[in-house]
Amino acid sequence: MAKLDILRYPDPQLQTVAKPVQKIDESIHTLVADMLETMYDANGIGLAATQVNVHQRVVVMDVSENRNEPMVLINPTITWMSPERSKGEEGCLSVPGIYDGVERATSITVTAQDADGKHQEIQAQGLLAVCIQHELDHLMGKVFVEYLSPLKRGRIKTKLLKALRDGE
Ligand code: GNR
Ligand code: NI
Repeated sequence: MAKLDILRYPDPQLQTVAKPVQKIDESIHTLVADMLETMYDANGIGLAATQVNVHQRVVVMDVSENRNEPMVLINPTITWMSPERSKGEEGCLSVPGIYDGVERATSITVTAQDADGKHQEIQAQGLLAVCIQHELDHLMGKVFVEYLSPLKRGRIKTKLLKALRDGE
């Protein structure tokens, strides 16, 4: 296993649209293991392949209290979103130290393959629904700060670029 580097906003690579995984082979299994290690090491509840500069539709998550329930979504698609929406505080490993409210569908249905290629359907609400929508946005090249006002987004960009210049 290997810990991977996480891209930081406003890295333009975060805007890349991921392609579907054609074949779940050894390279995908290695990617999933490395992404899980990277996510746990960073104390995140989810990680999209886009964030480690791999542009394939792969997501790992763990929203459990004890951090012992890894989930793997390969080629995920949201097939249903509730018309009901809720606003919750979000953060992102690619936007360190920034938290703000984002409105999302309250519950969703998702279909995806697992690491063995098996098709699964997931009904999600609460934090899991938020996390899945956040991760699928990454696969489409979208970061949560894009839901904020241009003013807030500009301030975040400036702050993170300064942190980068000053060396973290
Ligand atoms: O670790 C994370 N926490 C989080 C909290 C609220 C809403 C979304 C998230 S996802 C984030 C990890 C991450 O950046 N995934 O892309
Ligand atoms: Ni994120």
